Amino acid sequence: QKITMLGVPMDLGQSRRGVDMGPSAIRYAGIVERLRKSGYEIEDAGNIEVSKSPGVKTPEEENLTNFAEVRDTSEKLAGRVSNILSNAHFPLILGGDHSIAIGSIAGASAHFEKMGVIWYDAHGDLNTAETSPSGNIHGMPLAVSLGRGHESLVNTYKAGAKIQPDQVVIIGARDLDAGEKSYISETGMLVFTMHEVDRLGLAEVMNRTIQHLKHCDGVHLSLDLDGLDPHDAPGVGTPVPGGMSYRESHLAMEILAEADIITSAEFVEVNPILDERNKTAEAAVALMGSLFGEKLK
Ligand code: DIR
Ligand code: MN
Ligand code: MN
Ligand code: MN
Repeated sequence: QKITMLGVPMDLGQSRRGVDMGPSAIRYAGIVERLRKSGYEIEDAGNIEVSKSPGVKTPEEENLTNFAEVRDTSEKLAGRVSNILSNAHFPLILGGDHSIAIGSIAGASAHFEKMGVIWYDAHGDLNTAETSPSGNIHGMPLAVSLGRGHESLVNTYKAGAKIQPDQVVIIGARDLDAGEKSYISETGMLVFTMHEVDRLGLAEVMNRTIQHLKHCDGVHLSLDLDGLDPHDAPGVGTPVPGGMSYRESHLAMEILAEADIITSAEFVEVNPILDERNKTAEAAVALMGSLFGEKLK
């Protein structure tokens, strides 16, 4: 299968500048060469434009920072992701902050009856303007995809919710806000916090994840590099100690490759300004190698 790679230099979904350079850092770390070596045809479609919007902005009190820019970029990205899938290519999206998942999921889900989502992250990204402690939209994309939040975000590309709670698995959570915890317990959504990762081991967590998404006809992987421990991925805006290691994350990608269930993927929150010698982008590239079936022997 052919891969089409698309960068989204978005940094307006959170408050630390530099994550807009994530796509460049990932390219510099050699993603194209790496996947070609594994025998893939990969085309680099470049970056989509993220611009300051001339549109009407929501007032500050609505707690949605850079709302208009995030909404416009989501709409644009959704269209591009959908086109990539229409051409029967695999969309590989490079972030940018996690707000871009609103667009990726909207575009990808249009191609499936029931698309699963694996959310590999220290956070739940299940906030709405009402529950968000920060007003940063990168803490909201999973909620938006589930149909919760500002209606112009929810209605990206197609009206309404793109996925239901039983189509989601969160892995690696260790910093959930109060509103996110209530939503998780109300819906019974499957969440493997670091407690479960430690107890079960990541291999078992991945097996249960795959089992849980068996009723889905496609699966989008949304991997926030802050899901990894900050020792292994220091170049992120909101690091949380006690995360999954580089090796555990590789195992997770290898198990997904074996199961052959992933139909689109994004790697987000790589911030080269906060990084140590591009370590986080290099980790992202190595994980993509494993996700696409690179073999150790
Ligand atoms: C926090 C941070 N829960 C917020 N979220 C992050 O602002 O809503 N998500 N960093 O990955
Ligand atoms: Mn083609
Ligand atoms: Mn995130
Ligand atoms: Mn996160």
